[in-house]
Amino acid sequence: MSDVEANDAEQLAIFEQLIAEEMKIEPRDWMPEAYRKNLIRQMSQHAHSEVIGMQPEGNWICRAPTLHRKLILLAKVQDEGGHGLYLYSATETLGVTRDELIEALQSGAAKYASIFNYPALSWADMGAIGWLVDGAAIVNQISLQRTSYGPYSRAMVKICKEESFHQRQGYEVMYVLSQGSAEQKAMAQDALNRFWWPAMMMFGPHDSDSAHSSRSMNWKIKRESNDNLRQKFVDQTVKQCEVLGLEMPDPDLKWNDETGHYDFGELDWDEFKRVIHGNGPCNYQRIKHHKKAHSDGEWVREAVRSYRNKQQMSAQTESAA
Ligand code: BYC
Repeated sequence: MSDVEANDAEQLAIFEQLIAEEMKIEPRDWMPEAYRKNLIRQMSQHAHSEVIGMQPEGNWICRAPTLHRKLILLAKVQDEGGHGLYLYSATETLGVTRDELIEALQSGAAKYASIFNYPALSWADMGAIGWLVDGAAIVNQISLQRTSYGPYSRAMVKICKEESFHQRQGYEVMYVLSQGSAEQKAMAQDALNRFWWPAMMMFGPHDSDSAHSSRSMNWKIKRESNDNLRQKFVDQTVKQCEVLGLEMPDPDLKWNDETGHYDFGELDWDEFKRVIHGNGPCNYQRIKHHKKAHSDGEWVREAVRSYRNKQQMSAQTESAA
């Protein structure tokens, strides 16, 4: 064994021990290249999801039914932008630049959560997104608070607190609509019907079809499997739906005494594949909008670069004096 190989083997043993002992891996620590790459992939796609996820709701800020609702929705959408920023910053600690991450999103090389490729057609969709989409996101993100990479784990703690407010605001919108007129209740039911299955797809493919799960679970990047998280989401959401007096759009949904969980119908995996490969109802529109917003913001990046150059020049002049 060469000196380099011996050194790598020693570093790998330290890394594996840290993982086994539930310690966090920090940016300064040695890590296998495949661990770093896998984290960049998952964390950047998570960041992209937060940022692209602002679009369906952002579209309703000007159409919120009251000033009060507008303020809450505005705060929620701003939080999502903030989540994207923490997650991009956390990803940058792995040695990739923001420009590279944005390029990967805009070229289609990196994915973002499939759910944001569905349109938000009515005000009730703001309720369904908060209740179901943020609800599904929390179930996943609570487990990610224990992820092995320190900056990701710490970002998740703050994000989960805010997601909890998001989920409640959505549930409250659904509650008010479902207690309202027959027309309002029908709007809530329609939003549930359209968002239920796409929300279930947020957890990804079945464990048996999940390309990254086994390695991510070994490295404790992921702490629970796609199917386990999906089941948790179903179990908690059915009861919430009963309180709303709405009907779950799944004829196969029923309590199973033996397993202690709800059984549910099969997801439409062809639809899932279509959407994650760029052919969902709004994929084109979402990326087009992102490109425009990014290019409209070029003057801000230019101002930051000029300010940085000016600071560097004055520091050089001072040290030369
Ligand atoms: N959508 O091997 P798998 C929010 C991809 S936003 C699209 O199981 P993994 C919010 C997967 O990336 C919160 N793609 O992957 C914001 C992989 O493709 P690549 C979003 C999906 O990584 C605004 C391939 O399929 N949360 O809360 O082990 C408003 C094979 O899958 C999806 C996160 O991002 C999907 N649904 O597990 C409101 C959580 N599912 O990369 C709310 C962080 C799978 O090989 N991410 N794919 O090209 C994760 O926990 C994991 O990445 C996943 C997938 C569970 C999503």
